[in-house]
Amino acid sequence: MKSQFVENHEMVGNPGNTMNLAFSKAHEMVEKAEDIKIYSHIDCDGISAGSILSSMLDRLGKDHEIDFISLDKIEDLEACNELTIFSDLGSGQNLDSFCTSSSKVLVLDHHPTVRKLNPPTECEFLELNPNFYGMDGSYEVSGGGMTYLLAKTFGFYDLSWMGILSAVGDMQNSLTGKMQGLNQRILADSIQAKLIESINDLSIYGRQTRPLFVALSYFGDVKLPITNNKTECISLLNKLGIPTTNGKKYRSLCDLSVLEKGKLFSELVRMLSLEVPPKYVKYIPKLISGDSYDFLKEEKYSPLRDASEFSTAVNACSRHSHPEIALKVLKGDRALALDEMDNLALDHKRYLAQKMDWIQEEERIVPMNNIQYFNGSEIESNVIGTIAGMILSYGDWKKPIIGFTEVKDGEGLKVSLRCSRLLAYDGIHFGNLIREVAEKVGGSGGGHSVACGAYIPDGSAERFLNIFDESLNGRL
Ligand SMILES: [Mn+2]
Repeated sequence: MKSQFVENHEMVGNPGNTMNLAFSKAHEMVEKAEDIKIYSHIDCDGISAGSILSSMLDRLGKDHEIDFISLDKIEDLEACNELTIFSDLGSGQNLDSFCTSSSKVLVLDHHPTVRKLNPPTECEFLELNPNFYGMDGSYEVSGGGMTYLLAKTFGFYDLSWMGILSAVGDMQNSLTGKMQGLNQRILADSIQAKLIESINDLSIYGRQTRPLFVALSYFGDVKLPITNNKTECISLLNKLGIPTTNGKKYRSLCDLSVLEKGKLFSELVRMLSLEVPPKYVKYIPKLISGDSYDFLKEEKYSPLRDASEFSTAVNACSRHSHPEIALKVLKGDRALALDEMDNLALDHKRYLAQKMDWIQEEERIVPMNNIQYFNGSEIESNVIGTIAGMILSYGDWKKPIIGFTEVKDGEGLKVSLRCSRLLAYDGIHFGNLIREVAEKVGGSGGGHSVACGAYIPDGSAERFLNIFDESLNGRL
């Protein structure tokens, strides 16, 4: 126990000693500055990162402003403050215009960087990025994690829970079902501060807020008899002797005993083994179990209690262009802002349901040899990925699904891909593939192995789909 305690209070151990040094420099930059501007990415990771920084600066009594932006907006910005902090973005962008004699720049990002460590610059410029120190920014630390490590140099261990929310929002645990690398250290800090409980659980979304039979019906990585069939889910639970209600209230996954979870796990393994090709069988346990995180200060059954559900609520705010509401909730507002957040989540759900109907009315999913796609012309570009993820369980789970639509207030097409995690476990990184294919048609893209996207020029969808489909010949 003792050695664990010591380890948790080191900020980052080997190989991070030089990274520790960089965090001390960042600490100094913040300490000296009086007028600070934060630009953070407009997604769950970025909003959590911004919230950690803003909470930290409040406590330090530093004046600051915060804006949540998408990556393409950076080139239109100008330096107007003594210190500009970029979080969860900046590493992939040219920031020269922010570097003036009167303006300092601090970047806290985890995306691949376009610069070398300590490049010669016109101004005081510090970029903190795990990729400089031999760590993998996709799985070992998120943007919010990087901002937490800075807050930690001021002793604010209690902000650690937002570092875990960031990691979950950024899908950093998607390949192993666990926190790795620096994320694990951040988790240890929040467990020690009694803010989080880490629970090895069935990885079924909606642990706190969805009735279990509903949560099960959304199982979509493989098409099972229970997928999109609530009646089948109820009879499955009956068969296993797992009550669906507790008095008048429907039971959620969080209400199940360890024994009940064990029964359900075994049954899901059995059902999946019947359904998946032999090469995927070894991935089944990983597909249906993993670590979940409860925020202990939040009420049981609240959408903020489970990290994964909380990240959905934050995303609903950002997708409806109200990141400031999520920011208030993250910083502690549990009154007005939480109501607004609930309303946005409801609007979001309604919008998604309507678009799901629209796709299904006309059977808009078109199969190709290795992929399937839909033209989401009626769907806003910032939710095309969410819809692709939801519609996957209605198509052929063995093929990735690609949705495309026109970019809102801009030019070109937004393309989103989602696929069963089994495809990614088997070694295909669709984020890298979509980047390559997008570049071939004059666009750009990237992302995670199971969830990624691209922007491509108008009129290039057909070529994009053909190249993508061909590139998968013999690989699925
Ligand atoms: Mn991120």
